[in-house]
Amino acid sequence: MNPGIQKVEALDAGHFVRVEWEDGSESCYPCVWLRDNCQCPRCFLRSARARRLVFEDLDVNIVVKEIALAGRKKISITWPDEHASEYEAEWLKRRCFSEAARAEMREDLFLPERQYWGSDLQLPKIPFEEIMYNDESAYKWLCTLKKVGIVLLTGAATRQGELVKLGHRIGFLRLTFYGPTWQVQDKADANNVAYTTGKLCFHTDYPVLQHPPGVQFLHCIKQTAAGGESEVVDGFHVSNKLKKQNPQAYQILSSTAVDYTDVGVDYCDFAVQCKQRIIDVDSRGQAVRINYNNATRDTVFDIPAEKVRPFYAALKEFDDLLNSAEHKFTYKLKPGDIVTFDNWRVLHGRQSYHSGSEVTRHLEGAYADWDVVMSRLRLLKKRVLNRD
Ligand code: OGA
Ligand code: NM2
Ligand code: ZN
Ligand code: ZN
Repeated sequence: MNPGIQKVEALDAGHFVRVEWEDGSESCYPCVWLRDNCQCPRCFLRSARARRLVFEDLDVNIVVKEIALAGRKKISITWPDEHASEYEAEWLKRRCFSEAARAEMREDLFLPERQYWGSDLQLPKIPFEEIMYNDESAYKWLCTLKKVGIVLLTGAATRQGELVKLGHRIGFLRLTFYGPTWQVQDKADANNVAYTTGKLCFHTDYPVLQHPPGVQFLHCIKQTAAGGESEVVDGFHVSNKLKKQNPQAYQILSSTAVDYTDVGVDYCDFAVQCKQRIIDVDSRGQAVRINYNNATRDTVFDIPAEKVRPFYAALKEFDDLLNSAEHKFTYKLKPGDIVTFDNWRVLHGRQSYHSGSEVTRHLEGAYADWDVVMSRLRLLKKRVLNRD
């Protein structure tokens, strides 16, 4: 179990508290942070697990007045205004500021580990029934979705409505202008290229939204005999490859704001416009979201004329890498399959198929936000691993 506290002392003229643990390790806590995180009922609302203390009442230069160890499992601090705070050993340990402890907490909260893949992908599969009724399976599903970016759920009923059930399992689905769920099939006067029988080249869905849906579900209800195969590619893996192979192209795609447009009527009428970088990167230059749909990329392109050709050349490099045999994985959905994937990371496409008077292929689709999916994942983790 967690170690108790051996010794506490104030350091640096009372600006820090140093804790010596029974296992010989030590932690240092800044006093301003300790005062800010006082857990007493005046400073912290337990029912909301949220801070009541208002920032104006925090002295950012605060120092401890007195500090004491209460039975190895708790420390108490008295502040200059006589306010008293108590901190549990276990609570403190988890919030240690060391690089290692922070990395551990980061992993626990955000599961940042990623497994990159190419054409060698072993598509993870779990029965739909299992994730619906078994928490361990649901936990495994969401962990894999986060780590690998794609999981196939098998054996769902071959009728509409299964994704609404899946939405209830995680919390709720993301409503968009295409409705709470949407039907991918050949439609007359299609309001989206997805609703034709044409080939869809690698894309992420909905980059025209400021906050594109993080997770996508596609439930195969009916599959055509010839054509209609699915393709997926790991956009983060390919972005890393591009960065190595052509840093200039990576630089252009991760800095140029591309205009996207979507105008029409579906759930309601819409006229959506957005600027997105095709490779969105974090402060360290690592790809965190791909925003690429060639169909909704606007004719309007708000960059100086001389930058246009270099942009197309860069996009060509990226697109070629996405489509290389080494990187893409091809499969065909069967009725009852639900493919679930990270729409910020995995680009998907489909091969064309023949059109006719009858509907020969029908997928029902839906979106969820990563916030909702990660929230469910954390709750399942707590329940499965039986901790709090
Ligand atoms: C889409 C889409 C894939 C398919 O509707 O956005 O990518 O297989 N569909 O039809
Ligand atoms: N659909 C499938 O970005 C896009 O337009 C993706 C969205 C129509 C809901 C397609
Ligand atoms: Zn307090
Ligand atoms: Zn799509």
